[in-house]
Amino acid sequence: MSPTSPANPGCPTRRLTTAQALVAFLARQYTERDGRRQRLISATWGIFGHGNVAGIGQALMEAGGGRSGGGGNGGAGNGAAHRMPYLQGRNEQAMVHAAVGYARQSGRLSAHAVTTSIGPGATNLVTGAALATINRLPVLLLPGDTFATRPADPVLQQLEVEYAGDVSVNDCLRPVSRYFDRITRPEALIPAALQAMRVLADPAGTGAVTLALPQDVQAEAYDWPEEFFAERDWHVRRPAPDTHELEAAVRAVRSARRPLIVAGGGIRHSAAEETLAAFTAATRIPVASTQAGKGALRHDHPADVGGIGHTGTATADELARTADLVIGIGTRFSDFTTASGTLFANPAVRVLHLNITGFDAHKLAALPLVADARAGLEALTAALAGRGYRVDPAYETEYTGAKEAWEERVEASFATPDPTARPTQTQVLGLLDALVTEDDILINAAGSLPGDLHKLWRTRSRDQYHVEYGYSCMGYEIPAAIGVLLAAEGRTPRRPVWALVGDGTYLMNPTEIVTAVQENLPLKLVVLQNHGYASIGGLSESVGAERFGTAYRHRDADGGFTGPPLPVDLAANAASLGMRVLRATTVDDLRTALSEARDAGGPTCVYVETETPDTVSGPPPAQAWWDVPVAETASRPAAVKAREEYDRQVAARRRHL
Ligand SMILES: Cc1ncc(C[n+]2csc(CCOP(=O)(O)OP(=O)(O)O)c2C)c(N)n1
Ligand SMILES: [Mg+2]
Repeated sequence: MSPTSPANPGCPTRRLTTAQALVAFLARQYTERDGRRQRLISATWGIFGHGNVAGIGQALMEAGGGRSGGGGNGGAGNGAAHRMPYLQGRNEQAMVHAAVGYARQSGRLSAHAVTTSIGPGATNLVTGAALATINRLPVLLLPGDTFATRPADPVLQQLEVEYAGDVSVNDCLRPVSRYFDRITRPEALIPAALQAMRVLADPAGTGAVTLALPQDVQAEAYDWPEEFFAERDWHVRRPAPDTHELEAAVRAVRSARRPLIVAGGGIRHSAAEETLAAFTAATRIPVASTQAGKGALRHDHPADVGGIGHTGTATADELARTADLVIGIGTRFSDFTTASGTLFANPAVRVLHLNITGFDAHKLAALPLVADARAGLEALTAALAGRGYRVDPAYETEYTGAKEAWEERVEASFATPDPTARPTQTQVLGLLDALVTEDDILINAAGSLPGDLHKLWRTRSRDQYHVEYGYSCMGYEIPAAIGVLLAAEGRTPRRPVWALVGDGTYLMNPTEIVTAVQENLPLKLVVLQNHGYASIGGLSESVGAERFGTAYRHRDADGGFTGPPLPVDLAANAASLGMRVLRATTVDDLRTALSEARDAGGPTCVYVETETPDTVSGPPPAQAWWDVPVAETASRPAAVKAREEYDRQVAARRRHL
């Protein structure tokens, strides 16, 4: 007679450690949406130390091996389908970024797990977890935790909290996780693992999910009910709108004379791009996009008016100022989008918001339309169809003309009158623009590039524009590109994936170059050297802080940082980590280097020192405000003047009620 499980009397069992059971369980979870089925957790990243080496580490060793699951037996006696591939990272935060890149490229239908040791390995996850959660992208975090049985406190790397014996540093992950549990007994894994999958596959609730795993429990054996290891499908739902909310939305659209759509990342997550195109074809409502929503329509779609907000186009921002109905779709309405509450300036403006979360749908006192973006747009299109709504042709002519005028400004920024000169940053983008096709994917997150890209980039396909601007986290780009490459693997021809980074961002987190080299992934890294935090330097100047602390320079005689630039060679650094590096000095060099990098089969870095624009055009300036509070009292005139301007802007802000 086979033993029966204490968790489920009568059910046949498998005796495994908690870690082995977790890995075997994860290898058998699937998501399904629109008839497509895929592994929910397709691989596990890990850096081992005490806290996971003998638990999850041993279980992963049994369960998988190679990148696509070669070797091992699936961890619980089953075949290749249930292997758990292992990916080796260099830095825990970066492993989460890679997992996030993977999840975004996978349409949130597939995700990675990340396992760490206890203490610093675990707390290194916090930034990555916040980034995942803010962007609503699924990642499963498996930090090791201190002993549940506490035979010898403190263990190495255990921070003791004198007033609370049940707190560990992993509690830092609670506020940045959409679900958190600590598995202090083996059988507690059963409900926790199921809840974790529910949250990861929930389109309204997904983000970082943390299962903290005390290291003694990981290695402890238990008689698991066999049913725990059955394949399980998690349907990713598309909630349809409520009829009352839909009727109100239809009335709002029908009475609008100057409607404007604000397309957010929810369109991408819902794969609603074609539905949006059909909606605009019927109504001719113009579409502006947030950073996460750029690509909702192709740049040359007649209704696409480009980025909106502080980093937006003049076209979109002017339409936003005069709109009588702002139709948000899947956006968080962040301060960059609303110009810190100053952009939707028409006194008669109303906001309608189609969003899968009630939380976002109610922002700006909007008329909520709580639904999946695709399902909501389909319902709205159908409900409007019989009633023949379409914007006035004069409105269409107005935004089409404004779009053409903006296009001329893009052209001017991209122009390279002197091919022997050092390129400006916008010229670097222009050269890329001339090179790429709809296959290429561009990744960026922080510095001055997100603003330039949002204003200028001509997005050619739904997933080309990958700018992480929820957390705008320096150091996201390189690991995220690895995740994107892993998600796009198997596609022929291979998709060119570009990580665009400033020098500051490079220095923050170049470590996963080694991972790209190890996996021979054809990462294309473009490093733009301008000797410091140019974006923050510009911001600092505008708020009267005089670029303090933003340049990478030697100290001067007074102790400030105005000496010569530092003798740092980032190209040599990338080469030392194993990349092929192409150095470009002039516009012509750069054109050749980018083209060579695009064709390269292995990880390749293009390194270029950029010129600060003076004789040639830079990017167009901001078309809308961003609230960064300025010192109310200061001794230097620059700050006093900046505060006067600040007060003027604040006076224009409105609360939407
Ligand atoms: C992890 C992190 N720390 C700090 C910041 C604040 N920040 C935003 S942009 C920036 C400077 C980026 O420098 P670089 O990559 O060289 O780009 P540049 O501004 O020169 O274009 C800083 C410090 C951030 N976004 N992320
Ligand atoms: Mg820089």
